[in-house]
This record gives sequence, C-alpha cells and structure tokens, in this order.
Amino acid sequence: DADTGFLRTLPKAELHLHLEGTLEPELMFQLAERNGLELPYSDVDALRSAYEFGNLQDFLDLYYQGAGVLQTEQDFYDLTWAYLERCAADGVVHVEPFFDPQTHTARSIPMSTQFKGITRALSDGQEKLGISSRLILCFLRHLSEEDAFTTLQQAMPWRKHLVAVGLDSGEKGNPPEKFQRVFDEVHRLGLGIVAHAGEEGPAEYIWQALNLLKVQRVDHGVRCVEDPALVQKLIDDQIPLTVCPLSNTRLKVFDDMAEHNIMQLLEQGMCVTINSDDPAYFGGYLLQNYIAVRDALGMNEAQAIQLARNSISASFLSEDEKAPHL
Ligand code: ES4
Ligand code: ZN
Repeated sequence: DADTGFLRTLPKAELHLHLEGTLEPELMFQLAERNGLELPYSDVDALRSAYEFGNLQDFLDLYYQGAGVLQTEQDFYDLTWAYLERCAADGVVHVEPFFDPQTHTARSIPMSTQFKGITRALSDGQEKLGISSRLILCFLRHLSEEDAFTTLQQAMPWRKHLVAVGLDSGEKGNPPEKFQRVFDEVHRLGLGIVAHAGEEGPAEYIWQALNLLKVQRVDHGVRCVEDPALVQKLIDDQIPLTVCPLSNTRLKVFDDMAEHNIMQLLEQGMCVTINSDDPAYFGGYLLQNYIAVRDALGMNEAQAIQLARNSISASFLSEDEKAPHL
C-alpha cells in the first residue's frame, strides 16, 4: 500500500544484523547439498516449522546448527549477497552487519575464507546496488575471554575491513565485565565497540557495556527501562539503541508487539533505531520490522522519519558520508 511505499522509500540504515541470521531455509538446503551435508530436517517446511522459540537459547541452538552449512568463500559470498538484495528491495542504503567468526573457526573454516566471501559481496553491494557498508566482528560471550583474544589476533590481517567489534550470544551469566580486557585491546586498535546488552540480561549489563566496554551503541537495550537513572544517561549522552522488534517478540522478550516499548523509548528522547537481527529466523527483514511497529504501535510518519534518521546518524559513517541520507 501507499503507506508501505513511504516506509520503503525512507533512506534507512541497518545497524543490528547477524549475517548468519539471514540464512534462509532454501539457501541452507542448497548449501548443504552443494557441500555434501545432511540436514536433520526432511525439507524447507520442516525446518521452518522448527522456528518456534521459547527464549534466546532455543533460537541460538538452531542458529549455530544452521551456520554449519557455510563452508566455502562462495557460501559466505552467497549468504551476504542474498541479504544485500533484500536490503535493496527494502530501501536500505547502508548496512553494518555482524558476523560470528568463532562459529566458523571452531569448525575449521579459516578466518580468511569468511572475510574474503563477506567482503567481496559487500564490495559488490556498493558497486551494483549502491549500498554502503561497514563490517562488525562479534565475539561469542558464552566462550572465554581468551578465545576472544585469539579471535581478535586471527582477524588482524583483515583489520582494515572492520569498523567495530561487538559482543553477542547468550547474555545471561555472561556479563560484559567478562570481556573488559579484550575490549580494552579493541579500543587500543582504534576500532569501534558495540555490545548486545539488556535483551535478556538486566539493566546492570547495559551499565557495564557503557562503563567497562565503552560501547558507542547498545544492541537491544530494551531492558534499560528497569533503571530510571540508566534511561536518563542514555538520553543525556544520546547513546543509540539498536532495537529489533520482530526478534524481541519471537524470542519472548515481549509477549506481543503491542507490548513493545520502542515507541516509549523514542518519545522519551532516546536515539532508538529499528533493525531485523536474524531476519531468516524471525519472520522479516528491515521493512517488515518498520511495518510491524507501525501496525501494532501506531508509529506515524514523523516518528518513522525520526527512526530512519536515527539509523543514519547512529552509524559509523563519517558526517560527510551521512549527510546525503539525512
Ligand atoms: C542474536 Cl537475537 C541475538 N541475541 C544474541 N546473540 C545473537 N546472535 C545472533 N542473534
Ligand atoms: Zn543480535
């Protein structure tokens, strides 16, 4: 409809997107076939019907299993390219995707295979689709800090292809403080810093991400409302939150989209953005997330414009690079 056309045409950036979370069941089966692997599902429909999650860990178990079909440079290219084509269709002009190298190095897929496939697709995305991008490596927080240090070392030959380092995976019991020293090193290397915090974890983890890891953005962050002093800090310092509405409802962070707090956060003056997180698993790419928020929470055009502008201004682009989109 006309309204969806408006949301599509808005220049939007996506700042919270896991490349492994864009692996559609169809591509998963294609890659399994290409690589001679057997999937524990009879077909695409059987796999899709397994996407019924009670919490974050239920999802992560399937997500890490699914990523097992990614083996060659071409696999990483095809994954990334398919995502960029979706972006073009949704009016996304800039992306800052995450990838989880430890998921792949643990299966003996070299860091170079991952970087080569992903960066070649991102470069084609700029050239053929006009979509700019900056890549973010994420450490898996359920693994040790030592493992994160090793991963950072292995990524150093590719440092110029990275804009930032993030922290993802199961939040409960894996607080940001566990990774303070490795993010000190990330800071010394001149890379940006982001972290998932306040998705399933408490407001305290958001404080730790800010004060100990020195993040420039908070991924999710929706549980900030449990601490009024934290809410005030996020407003005062205009720390961007990369909120993922369909993810939060699929993973039961909120029971229903009607209960999501994103519009309250926005109206309180926080720099909130809309993102898709793991769209192949949560039922929609970026535009579908805007539509879901509009339909359930009555986001009006002015608010949609604000959210899209926030996504550009919260990106790691330079002010000169942001200007044409603002
Ligand atoms: C993730 Cl939704 C979410 N939370 C934490 N880690 C993740 N990795 C991929 N999706
Ligand atoms: Zn995420």
